[in-house]
Amino acid sequence: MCQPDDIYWCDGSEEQKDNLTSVALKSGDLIALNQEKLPGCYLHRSALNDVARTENLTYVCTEQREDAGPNNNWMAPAESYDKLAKIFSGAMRGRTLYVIPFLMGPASSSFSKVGIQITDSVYVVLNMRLMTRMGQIALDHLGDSDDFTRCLHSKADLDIERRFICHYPQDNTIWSVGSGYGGNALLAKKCLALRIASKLGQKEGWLAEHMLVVGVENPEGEVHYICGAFPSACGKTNLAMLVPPPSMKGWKIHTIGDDIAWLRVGPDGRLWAINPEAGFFGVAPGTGSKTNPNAMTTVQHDTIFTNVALRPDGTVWWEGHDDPAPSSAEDWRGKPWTPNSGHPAAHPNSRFTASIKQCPTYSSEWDKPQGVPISAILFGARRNKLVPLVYQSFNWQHGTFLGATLASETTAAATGAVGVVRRDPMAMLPFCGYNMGDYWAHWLSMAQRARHSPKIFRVNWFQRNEQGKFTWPGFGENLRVLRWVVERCKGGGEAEETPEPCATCDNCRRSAQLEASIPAPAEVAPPPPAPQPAPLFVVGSRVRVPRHEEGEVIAIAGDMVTITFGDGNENKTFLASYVQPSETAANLNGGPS
Ligand code: O2Y
Ligand code: MN
Repeated sequence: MCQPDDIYWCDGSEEQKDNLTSVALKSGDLIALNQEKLPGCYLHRSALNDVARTENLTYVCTEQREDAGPNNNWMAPAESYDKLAKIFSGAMRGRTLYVIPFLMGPASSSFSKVGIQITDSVYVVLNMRLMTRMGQIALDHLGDSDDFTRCLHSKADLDIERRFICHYPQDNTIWSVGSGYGGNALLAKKCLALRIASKLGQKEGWLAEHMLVVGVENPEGEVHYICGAFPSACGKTNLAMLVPPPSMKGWKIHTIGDDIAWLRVGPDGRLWAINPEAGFFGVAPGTGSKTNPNAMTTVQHDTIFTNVALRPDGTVWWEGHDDPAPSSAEDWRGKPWTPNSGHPAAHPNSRFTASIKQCPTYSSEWDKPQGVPISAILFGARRNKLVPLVYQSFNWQHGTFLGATLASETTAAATGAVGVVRRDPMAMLPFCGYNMGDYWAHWLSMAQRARHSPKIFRVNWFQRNEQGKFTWPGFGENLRVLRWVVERCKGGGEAEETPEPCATCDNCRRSAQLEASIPAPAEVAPPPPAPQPAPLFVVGSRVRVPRHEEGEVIAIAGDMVTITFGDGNENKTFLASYVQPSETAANLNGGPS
């Protein structure tokens, strides 16, 4: 179909990297940087119309539209294969077709998945070599099985009118055409490790999440692992590589991953996580020694920079870099630039690609087949007001609700209005490969699988005061919040249980008024149908509700449940999702991690 001139099998070796780098330098796909100052580093400039993931051109192709859900663009598989095959047809004439076998996750881990990507982009090959475990390791994992994700990619003519990123969950297949950039072209990342993997997770009983994974070590040497789901532009990479503040001597951070976590229930009933990736594809602007010194160290060698500015001495620069703006440079498009040019030198979505092993906080647990046990899950987003610095959910179901209602305010980095609240359930809106309602039901069902589920917290580093100033210092100081989270996981940590908002008290009325004063979101997907959990109790069941004694169900009406407590003198009505059967209540409230 693609009709390439040549076929090249990638083995991930140093030798091939050197050869392919020479090919890329010759073709102009890479520009050599100053090899004394930045050894092994190169610059790539993408096409001007191809600088970010394109959600509007991304599809989940299932037989039934409902299976893709209101959260995805949908096309029927037959229509989509047909449309894309026409674009792929002859697209690699005069080009080399690269075959990339890659493994997502540690060798000999039952967590790990194999993919094989076909591409006509040497830049994609070199990035995938940093972002995945490439070559024989993947073929060894596969053996004679055909259980791998089929990834077909071509830049074709980079025409945005002929650009499609299509996922076929029932065929374990991804076809992407017309883009050579990041999430559209490195198919291991968002396409496989999130969209396809989330559907596999639903089928196989695990979770593929848009989460960082970090180990927090206290001065006694005890390490707790925490996952954090945050929408893009909320500092996941910074949190994953955090530097402890001066007030927390003896504390250490261990980086497992900055973007994606695969979570499974271990034999001990806890959730265990791996990072399926092997590298970072981090945003350059805003990265500096004050915000993320570990990222700055990571990118001093063997790094591919994409769409950053080039200084006359062959080094790179971006807005937020440690060095002041250069008096002259080439901007991300290769055009002459000065501080008076009136536009940024680096593209706001410019990137660095580097191996996780180059990060000073790299955790040797990253490569452990069983992954790491997760004590806590954070859901975080950017909210000016209303959402406090940190609070804990009562149980897994309540935590799922906190994740499902996650919303973030847009920043100047994104197109469109600034400060608009966008709903982004579990930070997965662009990445959930199936119906969001089914995904929430799957999250709820994990409580039945995990006897000792992690505690779930909502965090917000971004509250501002009346003067518009951040009320929390953020960055390294966020470790103070992680310390409290770990204390809570160990059964300590000071906390006050507060009720859910009511309709009558002054505090809750004020919150409701504030919520109403926030401008209506510009682009909000219609809410998916509410998931229908299997009934956990019937009239007559003994049940528990957070902060109440055990009681007995005396009536069920829709999703409201009336319970009688004590001698039958006190009857109260609750939302069914707050009510747990008494025999599993302890488990659902989370056991020790
Ligand atoms: O624009 C792109 O293609 C990159 S998107 C990306 C890259 C690394 C980590 N996260 C993201 C994201 O959009 O969440
Ligand atoms: Mn991401």
